[in-house]
Amino acid sequence: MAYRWKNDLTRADATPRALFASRRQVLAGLAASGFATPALALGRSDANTLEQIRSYNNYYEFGFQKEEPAKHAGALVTDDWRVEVGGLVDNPGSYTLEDLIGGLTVEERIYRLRCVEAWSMVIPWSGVELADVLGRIGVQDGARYVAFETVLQPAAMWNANARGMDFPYVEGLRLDEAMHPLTLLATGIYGEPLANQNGAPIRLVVPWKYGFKSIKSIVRITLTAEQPITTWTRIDANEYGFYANVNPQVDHPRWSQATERPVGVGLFGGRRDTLMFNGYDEVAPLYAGMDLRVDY
Ligand SMILES: Nc1nc2c(c(=O)[nH]1)N[C@H]1C(S)=C(S)[C@@H](COP(=O)(O)O)O[C@H]1N2
Ligand SMILES: [Mo]
Repeated sequence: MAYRWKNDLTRADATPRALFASRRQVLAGLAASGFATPALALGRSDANTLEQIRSYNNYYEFGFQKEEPAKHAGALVTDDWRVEVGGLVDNPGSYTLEDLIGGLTVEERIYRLRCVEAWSMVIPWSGVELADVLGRIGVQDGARYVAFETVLQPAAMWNANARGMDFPYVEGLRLDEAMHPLTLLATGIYGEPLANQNGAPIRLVVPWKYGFKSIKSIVRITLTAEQPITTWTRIDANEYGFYANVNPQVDHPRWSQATERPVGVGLFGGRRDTLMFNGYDEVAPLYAGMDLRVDY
């Protein structure tokens, strides 16, 4: 049974109060109806292997080549991890991982990851819904966006001074996107803790958006009134938009987004058609009234 979230969760201008109230309604409905699965139902048998997921990565702080993060990310220090929570929140502070997500429901979610470079993988994440974390930190009235920042460890991140990029890597979501039940803070893959190259110890996963939105190794979460700056819009806003929803009808200026290459299907696997919102149709109401050619 596929769920549909048609309610105030999908209103871009909704206040934090309204978003949390409608979320409670939805959760009550789900409890009554039994269970729910995303519109795009994938199983572990559809997923890439752990070996593939850990060896073909984008984590530019560790190099631009796909095999470089696996080679170099071992140097990342993830002990005693802290996430600084601030901005328009009731409970700002320096959170341990236990403070941030301890006691929340950890779920396995098998999502397709569609990179803006036109390849894709299927990854069995484990993680918590970002909305649960936002509930814990207390979103204040006036907050409309969530900004995220990746750790910066120059000793380990040999490529963090790469020309044309400006680290730490930063990303952001509109509050209703952040509150959507598909949006995860992931801590594992195939039930194992995240490998450093996949964004240990905690990273964002937003399956209907291009992969660059799913920021790794998060050390800062800030609730803001204004749309935050993001690494890729700063590099080239004409090529990489803030929304970055997967959209086969809006091409990247330098290549088509109509199809994608599934990683690891072998020589004869061929390309597949890219789906609107990467197949996660239930998010469409988030963008009602928006022109996704303008807000790409
Ligand atoms: N900090 C940081 N986060 C990042 C990136 C990065 O370079 N640095 N790359 C992004 C891109 S372009 C993609 S496609 C995904 C890849 O995630 P994976 O390597 O775990 O498959 O991570 C995203 N998160
Ligand atoms: Mo990507």
